Amino acid sequence: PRAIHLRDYAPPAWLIDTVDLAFDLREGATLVTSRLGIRRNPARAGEGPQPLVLDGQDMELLTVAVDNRLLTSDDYAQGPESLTIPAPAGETATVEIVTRIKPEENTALEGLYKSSGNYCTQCEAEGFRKITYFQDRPDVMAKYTVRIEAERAKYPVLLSNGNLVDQGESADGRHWTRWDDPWPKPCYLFALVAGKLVHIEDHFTTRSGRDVTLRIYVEPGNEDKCGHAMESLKKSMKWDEDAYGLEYDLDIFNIVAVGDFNMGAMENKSLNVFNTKYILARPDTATDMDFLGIEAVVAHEYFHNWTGNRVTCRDWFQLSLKEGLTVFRDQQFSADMNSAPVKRIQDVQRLRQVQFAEDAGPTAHPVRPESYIEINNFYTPTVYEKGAEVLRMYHTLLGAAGYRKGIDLYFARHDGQAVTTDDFLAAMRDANPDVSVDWEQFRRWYAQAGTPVVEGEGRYDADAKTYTLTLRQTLAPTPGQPEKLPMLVPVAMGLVGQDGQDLPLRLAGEDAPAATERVLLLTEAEQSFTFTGVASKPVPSLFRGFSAPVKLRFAYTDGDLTFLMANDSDAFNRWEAGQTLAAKIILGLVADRAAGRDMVVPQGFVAALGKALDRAGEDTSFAALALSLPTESYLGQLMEVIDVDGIHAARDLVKAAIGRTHRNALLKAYRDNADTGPFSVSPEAIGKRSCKNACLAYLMAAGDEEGRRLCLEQFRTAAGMTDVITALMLIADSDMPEREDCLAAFADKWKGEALVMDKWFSIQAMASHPDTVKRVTALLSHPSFSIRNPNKVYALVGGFSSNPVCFHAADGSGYAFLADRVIELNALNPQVASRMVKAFARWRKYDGERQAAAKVELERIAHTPNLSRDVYEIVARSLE
Ligand code: HT7
Ligand code: ZN
Repeated sequence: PRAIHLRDYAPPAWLIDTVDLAFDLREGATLVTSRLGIRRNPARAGEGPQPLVLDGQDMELLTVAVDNRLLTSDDYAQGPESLTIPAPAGETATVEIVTRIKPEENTALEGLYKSSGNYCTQCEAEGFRKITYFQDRPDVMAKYTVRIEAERAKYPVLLSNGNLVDQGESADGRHWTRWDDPWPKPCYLFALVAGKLVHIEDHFTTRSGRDVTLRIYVEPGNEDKCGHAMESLKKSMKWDEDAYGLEYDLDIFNIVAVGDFNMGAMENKSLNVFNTKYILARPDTATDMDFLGIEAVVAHEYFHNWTGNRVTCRDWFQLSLKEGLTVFRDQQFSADMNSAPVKRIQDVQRLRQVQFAEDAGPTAHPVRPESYIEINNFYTPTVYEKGAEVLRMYHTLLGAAGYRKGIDLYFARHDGQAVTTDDFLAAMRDANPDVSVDWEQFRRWYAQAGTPVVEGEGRYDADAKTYTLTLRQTLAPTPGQPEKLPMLVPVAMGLVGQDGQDLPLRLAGEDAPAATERVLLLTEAEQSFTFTGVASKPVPSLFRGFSAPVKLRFAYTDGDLTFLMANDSDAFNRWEAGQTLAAKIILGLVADRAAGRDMVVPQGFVAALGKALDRAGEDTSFAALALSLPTESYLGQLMEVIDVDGIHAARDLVKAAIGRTHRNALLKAYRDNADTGPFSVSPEAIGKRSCKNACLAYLMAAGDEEGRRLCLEQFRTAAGMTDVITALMLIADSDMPEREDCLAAFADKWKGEALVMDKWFSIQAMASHPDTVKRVTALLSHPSFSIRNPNKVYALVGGFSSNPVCFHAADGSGYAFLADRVIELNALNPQVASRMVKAFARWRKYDGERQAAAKVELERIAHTPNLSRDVYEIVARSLE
């Protein structure tokens, strides 16, 4: 397969101004008629007549006409993935193409396909070329009209983008609708839905008085699970007006939820298509995390209306232009709707868990990649989550007002255009001429892959009353980037005095003390910052709020960390200090175990964690996070060679010690937070549940009899899914005799609810039990499982591949299981196969025996006949 390079970008020879599509949906074969109004691109004037080269895949070409003249097959050239039409004579032309496609046979869920008998589309990134021949690239923006015709009884609802402008009946029980979208858009935002669907409806009045009809379409029977998504949509519309001054631009906004979807959701203009996982929720079927996920994803897709749709990407290398920005916007929104520090901690946990891991492995790539084989492989944590961190750094460097000025200029300059991350940076820079930032250096965040490591130490001079902070940054080589330059790293920081109060910060050479918190700019490989007038030795609090996506290795003592856990005014850093200390303790135990020494949990650490419990009443959500230990996979990232069993054993030992030592306090906190009143997803109610369940987890880890009784009781009697599923997960992870009965009872109760059964699959896949591989293999034949449904695959196969112990079983059985699934999926759904195969990417981080077993499986996949581009790219990089 051939790589595509950013450096080869050239504007299209032809622009397409109008697209008139007609769909004749029929069982077995759908006819698509596409009439394109094309115009020579003035940007390529002077190059002489250029042919019109269109992309197309997996379809039958029936006719081609130019300016109403039918061409013969001698007139055009058809390649395996293209159609070349000789240069039309004039400046403009009309091209009409008729194709036949088979949505029923489309298992890749890209283009037009069927889900539960309904038609739907997924065109990002390059799915439109599976519907009709087209210049399938985001810098070709056109106005669309769409006519959809289908059998009325089976497909009473026929939807597309924009406004419904006409509808009627045809012969043979068929009907049709016509849609007109007045906003020019790239073809990846095209959407069509046809099926038997019901909807809930609401309205939103924009700040300029436009009445927008809001509808959420679902399969019959799910109407009672759409309320939270609708509330989230209205909150998002209001928030975007208030926070960004951005208003909705049509009279209608539709969402359709489908059960078969490769990703979370898709921002098609005025017709968002969602995975049911991010729409359907009722207190008894969905967890707090599900409710928060729905709020965030509904917001994210809505926010794309401006950041992605009105201003879109010039090419797919610019994907983070819309995704990084939109993730940052949805993070800001969720922070405003819920607890800001808790949201920040959760976002950083995810960044570390998945993005730092990516940055440290063979698939590491810059936020703006230089090349790709398959663009679907670049919807990554780096493009999304690290991209969002880049946006957050603009915000940190410019302040809220400066950031907003930059955003306003970006829209003033680029509304209706397809642009680049450089255009975005230029808007930020030009809107803030007084801010002294080296923007060329800042640009390295888009260009250089890898996570910078910042090391450092502080020196207090008691005589001079100065404190000198020295920081050094390094960035390790990543594939294709052996040499790196220093980054511009914003370090939000404070100095915490011995009384626990933040000290005024005055750098040498400054007149008056500045505030007690400031942002230092680390721009050199090594830099020192000397603060004056520091009365006594402080403890520095660095990267407050996680002000840059770096790994900090600061010379803190255990005492410093315990002090920050208790005193830092920055909630993120209070949590961070606890995590750093916990990681240090657990990895120390792992080393003891490896050296044949007894593992003894330091009581000082157990006591420090108990303090978080004492403060549980003040902020329950934060207490739950402060109580949680770093995950096994994150701890693995901190080791040179990942000690799978050692990490598991040491972490379990620490959990048990905490559970035993603080038994009474845990039981008390559990009981204090047991009653959350009538169901609500308020931050307070969620906080109480998460605190209660964190306590329960420790009691279970200690094998406490009362804890086990409470857990069983919670599983059997709780009304909400958060409590039921947490209890079931703890039971499934235990050796309790009730384990099998509980799992069976749950499946029996929920067998009719696909999304709930996904939880059941993933709990079993993630359990650290010796029988997990066998059980997961057996579950492939469970009636509720289907390898064709991405949610099921993510739950069972994805759940298993994130199991830190069983996936990495020393005998290689976990690796063999995954390879079999990847090979099976490769033929059905390459995007999902490729997501699954990524679990192998860090195979070189494990011991020799595991490396050998993983390599065998990667090579077996590599030799699979008809390997998709998607899987090939990841496997080839992993084996390089
Ligand atoms: N922009 C959307 C990306 C997406 C997608 C990409 C590739 C294949 C399938 C897909 N479904 C959705 C989602 C988003 O980030 O908002
Ligand atoms: Zn997005």
